[in-house]
Formats: sequence, C-alpha cells, structure tokens
Amino acid sequence: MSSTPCIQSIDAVLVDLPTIRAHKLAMTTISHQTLVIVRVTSSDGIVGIGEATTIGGLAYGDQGPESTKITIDAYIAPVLKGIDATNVNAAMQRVAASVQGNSFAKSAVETALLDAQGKRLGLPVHALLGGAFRTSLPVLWTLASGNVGRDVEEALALVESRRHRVFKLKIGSRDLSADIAHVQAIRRGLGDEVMLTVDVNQAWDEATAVRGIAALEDAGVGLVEQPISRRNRRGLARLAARFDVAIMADEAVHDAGDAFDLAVDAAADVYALKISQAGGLLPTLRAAAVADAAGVGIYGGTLLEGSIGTIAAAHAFAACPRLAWGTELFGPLLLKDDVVVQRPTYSDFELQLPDSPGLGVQLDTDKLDFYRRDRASQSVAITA
Ligand code: MUC
Ligand code: MG
Repeated sequence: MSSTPCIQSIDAVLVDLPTIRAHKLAMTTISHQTLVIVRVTSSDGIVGIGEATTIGGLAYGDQGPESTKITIDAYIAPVLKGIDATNVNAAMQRVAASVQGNSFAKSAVETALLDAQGKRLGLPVHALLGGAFRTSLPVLWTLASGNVGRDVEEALALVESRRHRVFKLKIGSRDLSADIAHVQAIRRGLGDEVMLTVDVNQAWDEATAVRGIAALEDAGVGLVEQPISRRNRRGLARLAARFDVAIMADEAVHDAGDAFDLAVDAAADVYALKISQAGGLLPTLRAAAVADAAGVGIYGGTLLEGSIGTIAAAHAFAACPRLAWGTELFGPLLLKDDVVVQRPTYSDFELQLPDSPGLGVQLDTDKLDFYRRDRASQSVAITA
C-alpha cells in the first residue's frame, strides 16, 4: 500500500518580466512585473506551481515580491515540510497558525498545493473546487498607455480581433478636468457601443469623487472602481447610494471579512476579488459566497499576474456561481514573455479555462532560469 505523499520542499523564485508597453496607474507607471514563482515538491515526485505578483513593488499594496519570497522561505516552507501534501485545507490552516497576514505568499503556496493535488488525482483545479460553472471567462483590457490616440487605436484593434470589447481606463493621477477630458476623448474615439469602466485606485477625496462620478455618468461610464481611499468605507457607501452607476470596491475588499463589513454598510455594488488579496483560491470562493449572500456583484480582479497566477484565478472565478461583471484576467497579455510552455488562450473576448490536470499550465524551466533575478549572482558563483 502506498503511503500518503508529504511535502518535501518549497522554493520561491523572483522573476522580472518586461511589459509590452508602459502601464500607467494613479500611483505608479510600470514597465515590468516581478513574479514570485513557487514550486512545492512532494515525496511522490509531483511538483505543484503557484504565483504571487503585485503591481509596482510596494507602490500598490503593502506586500512586495521580495517580502513574499522571504515569508515563504523563512516561515511557510518550514511549517509545511513533512506534512500531508494531499490535504490543502489542513496545510493552509497550519500556515495560518504561524503566519499572520501575508496573503500573497499564502495564495501562491495554496495554488501550488492545489495544482499538485489536481495532477495527483488527474483532475483540473476547478474540479477540486467543486466544478466549473463556465468553460471560459469574459476579459476586459485596460487602456493605460497614457496617450489617448494610442489608447483608441489599441482598443479598436482589440475589438476587431475579438479579443476584448470592454475597456477600463486608469484615472486619478491628473487633475479632475484632465481625467474627465481623457475619458470623454476615449468615448468619442470608441463610440457608444463599447463599455467603458474607470479605476481611480483610491486617488480622489470624497468631494472630488462626487464631482468626478457625476461627470463620468454623463460620459456614459458603466462602472467606477475604488474612487476613494480603501479606508473610507462610509464615504464609499455614500457614493454608492448617491449615484446610479455601479461602484466597485477593489483595494477595500480583500477577504470574506471585508466582503461582510462592506456589505453591512452597503458600501459597494460590486467587489473586485483577487486571489492574492484573499489569500488563495478557496478564500476567494468564501469572499464570493459572502458577496452572493449580500446581493453584491462579483468581478474577477487581477494584479497583473503572469500565466500561472492568471490561470489559478480563472479556476477560482469559473467556480463562482455568479460572475456578473466578468474579469480583467489579461495579465499575461501585458507581458512580453512568460515562464510557461504555453501561454493562456484568449478568443472570442474570453479566456479559455484549461481542462487538463492541475492548473493546466506547465512551467518552462529554461525561461525561469533565464528571467530569474538571481541569475547574475548564480553565474558569478559558478564561474568563481
Ligand atoms: C487594479 O487596481 O485594478 C488591474 C488591472 C489593471 O490594469 O491594474 C490592475 C489593478
Ligand atoms: Mg482596481
């Protein structure tokens, strides 16, 4: 009789990948993304993979790639070593008992455990989550080149090639009149048929948001994402009550607890859920269940992960009964290259959900070796 496989080792690698163009948000402009790629190896020889990625180092949130790697190396790997690799809930409970917060590290490790268990059982991750409600997910694209002409050209080409038909604009880095003029110019360039959303990334105070959202409604915007500070929940509730346009919480909602607190205050019409903010795929489903119970819509958010993190999120969002606002799982398309053998398939405005065992994404170890940040110091060590 074979014994239960146990976790043998966990490694976390920092990978720096260039983007196809500059991507401009309210708090920073990025030209590369740093991925933390995690491998969990078990005694049965199965290797599960996961990813944690954030935007702009520590400019977006309070967990950066370097600290995520250290958390995994120094605190998560030691508590998981030698334990049952097949019980993901028990493993993550063990992690929770000794690591507070650090949802990005937890999400990457939980993803790798689910990938490994799916490979072990011959089942896709969405089957481990209870089954998929859909085989593909609608995906919008963010127009954030910083140039109206380029944004319009980009969007028209993407509609033409049937890759995206909903577009999100990043505003909040300039004064209000410049931002509104930008949105109006894109609206004129794209016509009324295309759905536009905006993400303010917390940049406005409440008084600016009142003026800004009124103008955005006039410009025909269909959704306004995190207009004010994530801490100003009551302010968000006042805006949600005041305007017809849907208000989405993003930075304000990480996990099921936040989802509950926001729902108590009726602070948002929609939640952008992100696996790394929630602490994994299973915690994302728990937050989604709270949203469902409260009658709040769900949107599949991203922190611009590469293929591994994006597909992990896709499995979770495919297993949400309701996904009224679609997703923004376009991260791989913003990267010039990736560390997987085959990048995800986008067709007919949707991301196709893999159906092979585990995540259905294979790590390309040559590319991992090429893009890993410690490559330079490794070659010095070899030649020394
Ligand atoms: C965010 O705040 O939504 C998602 C898409 C994008 O362009 O930036 C992210 C982060
Ligand atoms: Mg956002």
